[in-house]
Formats: sequence, C-alpha cells, structure tokens
Amino acid sequence: MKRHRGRGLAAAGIALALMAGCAPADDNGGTVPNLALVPLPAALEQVEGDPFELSADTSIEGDPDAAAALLALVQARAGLTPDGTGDATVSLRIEPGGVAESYRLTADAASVVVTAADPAGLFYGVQTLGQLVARDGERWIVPAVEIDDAPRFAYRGVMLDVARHFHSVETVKGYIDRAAALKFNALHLHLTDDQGWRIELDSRPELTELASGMAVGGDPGGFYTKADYREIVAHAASRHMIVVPEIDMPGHTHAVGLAYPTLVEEPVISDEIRRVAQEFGGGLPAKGTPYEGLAVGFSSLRIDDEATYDFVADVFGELAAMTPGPYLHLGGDEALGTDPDDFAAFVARASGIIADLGKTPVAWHEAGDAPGLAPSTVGQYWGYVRPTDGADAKARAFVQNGGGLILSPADAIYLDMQYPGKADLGLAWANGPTSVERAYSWEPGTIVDGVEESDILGVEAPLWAETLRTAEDIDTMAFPRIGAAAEAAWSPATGTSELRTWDSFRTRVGGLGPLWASQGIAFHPSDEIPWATE
Ligand code: TNX
Repeated sequence: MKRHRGRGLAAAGIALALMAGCAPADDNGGTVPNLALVPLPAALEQVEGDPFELSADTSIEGDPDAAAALLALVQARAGLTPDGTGDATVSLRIEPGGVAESYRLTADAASVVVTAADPAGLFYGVQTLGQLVARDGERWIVPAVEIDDAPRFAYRGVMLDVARHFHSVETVKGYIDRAAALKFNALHLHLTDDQGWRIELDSRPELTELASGMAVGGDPGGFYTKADYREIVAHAASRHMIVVPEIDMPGHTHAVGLAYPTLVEEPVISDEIRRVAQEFGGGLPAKGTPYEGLAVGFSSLRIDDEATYDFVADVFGELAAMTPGPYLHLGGDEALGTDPDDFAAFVARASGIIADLGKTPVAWHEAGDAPGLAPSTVGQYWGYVRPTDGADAKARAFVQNGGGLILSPADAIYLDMQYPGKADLGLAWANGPTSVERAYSWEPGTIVDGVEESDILGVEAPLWAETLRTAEDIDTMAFPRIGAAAEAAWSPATGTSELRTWDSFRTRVGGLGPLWASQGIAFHPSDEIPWATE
C-alpha cells in the first residue's frame, strides 16, 4: 500500500483534498470525501488505500459506552445500525498510559481502531470517527486515515446564560451533547443575574420562590431544582464535561433584592442605563421590582454588611456540595454600581469563602487586581482580541497571583453577537456583528502579553441569552461559530499547519453541515461557509 505521509496534515495531497470546496468524483461515480474534522486534530495522515465500508454487518467491539455513543452517531448520520458479526470491525479500546484525553484512530479497508488513554479520549475518538463517516455513492465509508490527537488546553468551555432567559433541563442537555461532540469539557452555567435567580437552594428558598419567575422582556422565568441541577451535572459527566456554576456578584444581583431587600443597594442609574432602557425597553430598574431590561452594572450587594457574607457562604456552600467539578465562579463583572475599593474587598472575601470550601474560585477579569484575591483564583478574560482599557493587565494579575487564565475574547467568541446581515438575534456591542471568519481568526497565545502558554488554562465561548428564547435560537447563534472556539481550545496554535487556517476551517466546518442536520442542529447557514449538502 502506498502512503502519503506528513505530520500535522502538511502533506500537499491531503491539504488539497481538504481545502477543495467540493468533493471530486471518483471512479465509482461516488465522491472522495473531504475530511470534515472540527476541531482539527493534532496530527492526521490520510492514508492512500481503500476506505473502510460501514454497513449493518459491521461489528463494533470494545468499550460499551463508546460503542453506544458511536452507534447513536452512525444511526443519525447514515441510518445504519451496525450490529453485525462481519469481519469488518470497529474496535474501541482504552489503553492507559497516554496523555489525558488523547486518542489514536486508524482506519483502513479492514478495520477502524480507536485507542485512547482514558474514557474521555475514547469519547473524543468516537466523535472524530462520527465526523469521518461519509457517503460514497450508495455506500457509507470511513476514509483511510491515521490520527494522533490530544488537546492543546485542559479547559475547553462553553457558557450558557440561563438567567436572562431560562432554558430547560432538556435544552441544557442538548447543548452539552452538541458541545461535547466538539471536544468541549466544561459547561459554565450563568445561573443568576439581575433578571432572575435560577437555582434552588435549601438554605435560601426565597431566592427561587420570589426571584425566579421572570426574565428579559416579560418572558416566563424558571429555575432548576436541586434534582434538576444534579441531572445536568450527571449528563455532563456522561459526556466528560464538568459543570462550572456561576453566581454573579457583587453586581448583577438585582434579583437577589426581590428575595432579600436588605442585602442589596439601591440601583445606580447612570446615563448608560438610561440609554439602554431607551434602546431596548424594560424601563429603569427599581428596587424590589422585577427587572426585564438589558442594562448591566446598576445593582450591588451591600459590601459592608456581614449578612452579605453569610449569604455568600450559604450559596457557595450548597453549590460546592452538589458540584463535583473543581470550580465555582463568583462573577465579578461589570460591578459599575459598586465602589472600586468595596468591589476589591468583596471579591477578596468571596474568593476566600470559595477557597475555604475546597474549590477553585473563578472570576471575570475585572477582579484580577483586587488585593487579597484568593491565591490561584482563575481569571476569565472577556476583553477584545486586542485588549483595551487595561483588561489585559487585570487578566495578567490572576497569573501573577498563581491562577490560570480562561480566554473568552468578546469580539471573537461571544456567541451571542449578531452575525453580519442577521439582526433578528443577538447583540452587537463587541465591535459590531461577528462573522464566522472573525470568530476563527485569533490566536489564544497572543491575546494577553506576558502570559505563557502554560498560564492559559483554556478557552471558553460564552452565550448570553438576552435575545435567546429557544433551543433553536441557541443553536443558531452557536453554530457554526462554536466550531471556531472549539478549534482555538483544542487544536495546535493558529498557522502551525496550512490546515489551521480560516481557508481550511471554512471548508471543514462546511463539511459538517449534513452531520449537524442529521442531529437536528439548527445551525446558521452562513454564506461565508461552503456548506456540503451530503
Ligand atoms: C457582557 S462580558 C456581560 C453580560 C452580558 C453580555 C451580553 C460579561 C462578563 N458580561 O452581562 O449579558 O455582555 O453580550
């Protein structure tokens, strides 16, 4: 068998096949598949030789969880149920010893073999295999390949805002499935904000009794019972994801005042708050009245009242007990209604409360330079790809304090930003609408000067929900741009091969259209992408 070899997909033939916008015809009148792999694997070699043919007679052997995941993918994509006993086998095995979350996938005419260092790696190998399944005339095939893959970053997150609009357990589980398929391993749930409190707590039942029933625009609210939350955590774990719950403080706390008026200050009404009320409606915030608008930065917990810290300890104590993952997120963004010294004192104490619970605090970048911030607090940077207003210095401060950094550049991977030419969903404050190309064209290693690769914990794509009411809205805003975030989080650095480029990505992501359609994902059919139809 003749082989074209080349590390990291550098072999010219592969690159051409991948970058061709459409699939050329082969001798059988079928098509030579483009390798629609997102995120791009660390190393891939396309082997010359016959592909593996997938049929009802194929036998899937090995790890039962991985086999079940593969079966579901193949049934959705190809309408096949490979439960045969034929010679053609797909073998799915764990072979401990490799890098965490890594896997190796080889496919040829006789077999497909996926071996992985751990269950997560095997799950990711199966996801890659699902992306490789392609129609070839009347057949379904897996092209002959050798893939060695492992993540660039340990933390690969998506964030869902369930506070501005509440989203059901089913919707959250669906988003977990979609994100895990792109090798994300963390779901950050933004559980509270000015418009509503979405998590039931035994120690503070008034929060959900009095502050969960509302949402932006007068839409219905809702909350997760503790059992719901545990169900989400368990579903995430089954897809190798942790849940990172966020209780946003000391700002974004207007809803807390509906349950505990003595814990919050009067809203601070700035000109910007008035402007947002004029543009988007919802009126001006008034203490004790539900807030249904889009303004941010007017509310604050009372910093000087010890009762506030009893509240913080109750809330994070209960959350810690039902969250197996290592992180609790305390928010800390846009606390414009809080005096800066008070803000610093608050985040220092809140992060200390979380650390004392045995968890690692996470905070938005504004909290980075607060004296007394708990050591090792993780920072989440939401500034621009080119930092403004000292946001990078604040992000750097977390690293100087012994913590890692999560990168969420707003003008690239805020998935709630409008698409160009599509203003019915999303906001546009982060440098205007965000094209798929802009979501892709940034490099995590060059955002914050003076931060080493090893200081970057990972990448997270937030999805704020002021304008998003349904699961379909979530799909539309996330897909395809979530693929760009997945690649930033998982794949080797931008430009390290000709495949880690926008030109390659747009073709690869376009090749995923049929798979996404088969899974019922309501992706935005962006005209930047050459979508494959089969
Ligand atoms: C900024 S960036 C926010 C959220 C909004 C979002 C809308 C950050 C940490 N906070 O409060 O929902 O913009 O895009």
